[in-house]
Amino acid sequence: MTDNRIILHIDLDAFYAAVEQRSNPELKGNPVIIGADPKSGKGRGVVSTASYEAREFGVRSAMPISRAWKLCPQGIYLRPSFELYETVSAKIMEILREYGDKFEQVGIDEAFLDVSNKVNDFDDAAKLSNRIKKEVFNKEKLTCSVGIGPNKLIAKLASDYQKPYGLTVVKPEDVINFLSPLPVRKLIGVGPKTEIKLKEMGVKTIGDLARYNKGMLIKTFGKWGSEMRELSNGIDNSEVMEEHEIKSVGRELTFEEDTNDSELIFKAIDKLVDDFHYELISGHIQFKTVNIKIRYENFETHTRAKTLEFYTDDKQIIKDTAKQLTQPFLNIGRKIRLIGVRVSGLNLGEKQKILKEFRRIP
Ligand code: TTP
Ligand code: MG
Repeated sequence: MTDNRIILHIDLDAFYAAVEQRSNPELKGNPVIIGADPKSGKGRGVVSTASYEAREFGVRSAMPISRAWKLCPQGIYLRPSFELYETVSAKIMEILREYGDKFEQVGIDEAFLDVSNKVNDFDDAAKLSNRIKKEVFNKEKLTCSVGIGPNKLIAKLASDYQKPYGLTVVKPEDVINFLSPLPVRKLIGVGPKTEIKLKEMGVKTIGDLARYNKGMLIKTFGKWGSEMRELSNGIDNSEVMEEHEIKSVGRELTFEEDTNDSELIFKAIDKLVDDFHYELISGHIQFKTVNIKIRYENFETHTRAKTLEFYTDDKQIIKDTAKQLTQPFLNIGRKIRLIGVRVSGLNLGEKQKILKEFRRIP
């Protein structure tokens, strides 16, 4: 049944930064920036997240840390403590899962709940959401924002609509008005490339997309064109899934200095693989495809993948394949800024539980 559903999306506010502020009261009320070492503005790598106080200076997730430093030199800069965040996340997810008939964790700090059979209507769902917000705050001293909608797409956009500590209810009859003015980029799956293409076609808002000629969209984007068009009309039949499958596991890193030293690059590959391989073993996960990502000093980015003929969890195979895929990008007189290694085409073991998101290294 996908009709008449009531779905909640819960997302913690400034999660990493809020956990740090909770641990150290001196950080409360101050601009806190979690990410790479800023090194007085010379640091490389990116911002993981920023407290709402830091966002007032324009600091945002994924921004180069050097830019954050320019915008907010008085900020308090901290390296992330992933294990702490994961422990806190697990406690919060335990609270949340009790509230829904179906529960799906989608990232370290967000989850969907299907509450269709728990509440009578959207007003009732709003009351339930306030209870959730209060329980999370009372037990974990962290704030979250909740979005309520007739499907996952709308619920997720709604939780993002008023932050922090917000609650946004979008009833089925309000879906189109809610979506229309939002930028297309907000739609799941619309990344920078699709956004640019759509802009060239004069499509800026979700409303523009909903009105755009369907045939033209299919001609330009293929199947994705018609899917996008459905989403833009607020249609999303995907279920809240108890077991969330991850699609890939991996890591990436930005070098301290851009480099064309093959030995250094290969060492980095070894380190990245050593770093994530335990996730495969502990999660009983095998893979079939090895992916690499290379970013040159001018930010030009390339990806390559190789699919094996068998599933494996062998560490050496990841390292060897990643190096083989990287080789053509080396010794061509260009310096590399970032390298990433990932495995995909996963075969999840039976014991596989809800899986952690692809963890980003700042
Ligand atoms: P988000 O929920 O996207 O961000 P947030 O919780 O910090 O802030 P908001 O109030 O807007 O929800 O991501 C959750 C955590 O994931 C975030 O605290 C840090 C991490 N993260 C990164 O490491 N890199 C990123 O680019 C993003 C977006 C998040
Ligand atoms: Mg969040």
